[in-house]
Amino acid sequence: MLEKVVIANRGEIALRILRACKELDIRTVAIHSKVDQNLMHVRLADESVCIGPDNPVDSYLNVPAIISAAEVTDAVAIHPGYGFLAENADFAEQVEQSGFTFIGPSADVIRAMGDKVKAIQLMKASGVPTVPGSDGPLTDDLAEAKKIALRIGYPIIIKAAAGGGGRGMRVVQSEAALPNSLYVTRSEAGAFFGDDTIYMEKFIEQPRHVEVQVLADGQGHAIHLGDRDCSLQRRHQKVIEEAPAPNIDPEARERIAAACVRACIQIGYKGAGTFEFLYEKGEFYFIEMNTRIQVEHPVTEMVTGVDLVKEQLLIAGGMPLRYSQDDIKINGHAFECRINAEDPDNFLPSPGDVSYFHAPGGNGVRVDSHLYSGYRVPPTYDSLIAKIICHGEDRDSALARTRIALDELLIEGVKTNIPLHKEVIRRGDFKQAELSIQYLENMLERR
Ligand code: MV4
Repeated sequence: MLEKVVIANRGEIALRILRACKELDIRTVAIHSKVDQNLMHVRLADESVCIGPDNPVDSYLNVPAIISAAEVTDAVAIHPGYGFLAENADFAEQVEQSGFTFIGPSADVIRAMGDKVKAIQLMKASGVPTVPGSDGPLTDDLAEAKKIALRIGYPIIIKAAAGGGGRGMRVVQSEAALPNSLYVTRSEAGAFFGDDTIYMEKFIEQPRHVEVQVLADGQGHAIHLGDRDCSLQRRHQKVIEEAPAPNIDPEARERIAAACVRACIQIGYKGAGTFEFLYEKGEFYFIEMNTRIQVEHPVTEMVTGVDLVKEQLLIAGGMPLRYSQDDIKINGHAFECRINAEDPDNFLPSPGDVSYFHAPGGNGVRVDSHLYSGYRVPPTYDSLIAKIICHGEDRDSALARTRIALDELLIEGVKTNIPLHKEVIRRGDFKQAELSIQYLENMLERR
């Protein structure tokens, strides 16, 4: 088993990783920027190393500083969390070349999934349904692009192969707009990502965002842990997630989960991963794979009882998967509300001193947060300060517990999006699970 792990992240996920390490009797090294000296997990870790100034480029993205911290503390492995370097194949490669274990899949797999065209081709070859599209990169041949668009039918979407998470895409309604859209998307891709490879897909107009959680040991065993709906988002930032995804065709659900497991084996996947799909009219369409632990992983933990971060650590330590598919049963329903330090009216970050913090509690209520009274939310990083995760025997009871938890939650000193959560979860259409990726932005436009 791993003896000592460097936690290469901050905030709630660093604390989450620390807790899993402690459960497994793994010693911990917190690495942090200057302003993060007083983070909760830094206090609780066995050792801590300040690796640089506040600017993430100089600290949480500073590869030599992170690897040096692992060297001077005699750590054996590095957990990247999410964001920062979590899906950086070069980082994973350098970690391994320096003699440490990267807690995640191999650099090759991360690199393949980072190339969205490559990822789609691999998934297609494994029998995972994809969006009708160009089946590879678009060339500079305009006539060819027109032919593909005509075959799949407008509207279409042009995406950057190096993009993902909503960056570098453009919807095209008609052939008249195609030449300019191709040109602009390709130029932006080159400028943003240093790679001007683009591809085309049918534009799915009113989908839900449904994702499948997997675990694989890289030794030929893989399982899925069901699905999550993450449709509630604004500008590609998820706000509320739930597990399982409500109102999914049972047969489509079984098929898609089995296809994800097959794909994991096929590509030699190791660790925790997520297959992202668009779901519309009973059909799943693969769009991307995330090779990290995700922010919303707790809703899956609540309905399966599996500790995903613990499993990540065990797999990285070389253990074969402890679960078989039959061990995984979906029990009840769970919601996660992402609490951000932001102005509820204009969504601008609201850093500052948390003068008072009271966490909700009770049966089925979980709070993943690094907050404490007196903590200062720095202006430098992501505004996520807490995740309120509520489980119930069914969707309605999980939602009732979410409502009660949001009423109990008190955060003073910084503005938060708690009012937004309260507004969403009392709406009739949300209660009826009438979800789509446009839901939240439509709601905000109308109010
Ligand atoms: C799409 C799409 C519709 N059709 N692809 C946005 C983020 C990136 N992961 C892929 N995205 C989309 N790809 C096709 N063919 C709509 C989106 C999309 C979206 C997807 C998931 C969650 C929220 C979204 C918000 C806007 C657009």
